[in-house]
Amino acid sequence: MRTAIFGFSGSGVSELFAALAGPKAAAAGARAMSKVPEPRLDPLIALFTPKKITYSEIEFIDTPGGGTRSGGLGERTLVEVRSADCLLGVLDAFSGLNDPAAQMEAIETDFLVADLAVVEKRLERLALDKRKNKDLVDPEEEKALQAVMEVLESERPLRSEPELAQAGVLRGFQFLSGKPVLYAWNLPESEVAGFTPPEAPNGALILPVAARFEKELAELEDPEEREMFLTDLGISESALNRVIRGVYELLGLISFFTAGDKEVRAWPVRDGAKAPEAAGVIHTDFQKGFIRAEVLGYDDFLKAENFKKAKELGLFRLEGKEYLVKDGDIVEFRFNV
Ligand SMILES: Nc1nc2c(ncn2[C@@H]2O[C@H](COP(=O)(O)OP(=O)(O)OP(=O)(O)O)[C@@H](O)[C@H]2O)c(=O)[nH]1
Ligand SMILES: [Mg+2]
Repeated sequence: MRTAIFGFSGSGVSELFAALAGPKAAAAGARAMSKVPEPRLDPLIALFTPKKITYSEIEFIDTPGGGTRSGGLGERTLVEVRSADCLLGVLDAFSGLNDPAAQMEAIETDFLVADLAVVEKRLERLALDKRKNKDLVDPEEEKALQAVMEVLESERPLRSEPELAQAGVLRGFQFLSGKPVLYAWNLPESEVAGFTPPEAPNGALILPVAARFEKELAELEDPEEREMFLTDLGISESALNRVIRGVYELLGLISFFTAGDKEVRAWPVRDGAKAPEAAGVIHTDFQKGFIRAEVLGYDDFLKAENFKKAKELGLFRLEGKEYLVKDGDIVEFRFNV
């Protein structure tokens, strides 16, 4: 799960990266792994006092600020973000020198133009190949590319057609307008709480943040002190929590847990995944040799308070390969190797 942070130079890209990654990680380079906050693990940790506690992680990348004379982000930024799974665009709403809505629009246009160029080039190539030898061309790819072309020509990002955006034959193209995108509306800290975001373009998410302020907060050692500063400004949650929630929402991810004396751990999985796919997140062997999943729903766990009581109450369920994993499920997989 790689999220690239990008934007026009001076909009607060590196400040937001530092806020999300923390001061140590930010000083170490342009890439950082951040733990996905998961307070639902706390009662499991209290129950097992495990040797190891593992949270899911998201990788954040700080990309160099963009900006060209013609008003676009520029090729360098677009190349940097192309391999990311999720994009986090930072918009300058703090300096009074820029119009954040205009920046957002410029970014959206950049994505469309870049994607159109890729599609056109590839379709030309396919047309040439076809003249040489019909068998060189995968008709499915050609059809998908033509569909992409239609979407882009109607000035809609590819992400407005989720099924097409996720088509296997298109994966290699890494279309920018097909990626999930969050926009961080980077405001002075006094304006974050009262801010009403404008309408987001086609399935994007807009989050008000105060990058510089949150970066300074991240430098405080004491979590209670951090909390206090946020509360004072009427901000209910840190930028890190809100960004991560947005990334999970846009990528369609949920969490399931494994718990025992050795390790208590959170795992990310696609919402809509069946039990064997979730097993495969842990290990491909678990997926291949999947037999059953023993599942305790999170609310049932809270009700029972411990596993022994949950068993007595018959709250553990044996589920097969068609079971749809739910957010918060506590799971133990049975498998053959
Ligand atoms: N007041 C205020 N200043 C900010 C904020 N975010 C960034 N700045 C200032 O704007 C300048 C640029 O911020 P950076 O985050 O380093 O810039 P960038 O977006 O990474 O752009 P590049 O320098 O091109 O990589 C710095 O002087 C920051 O202190 C903010 O939220 N509030
Ligand atoms: Mg920077």
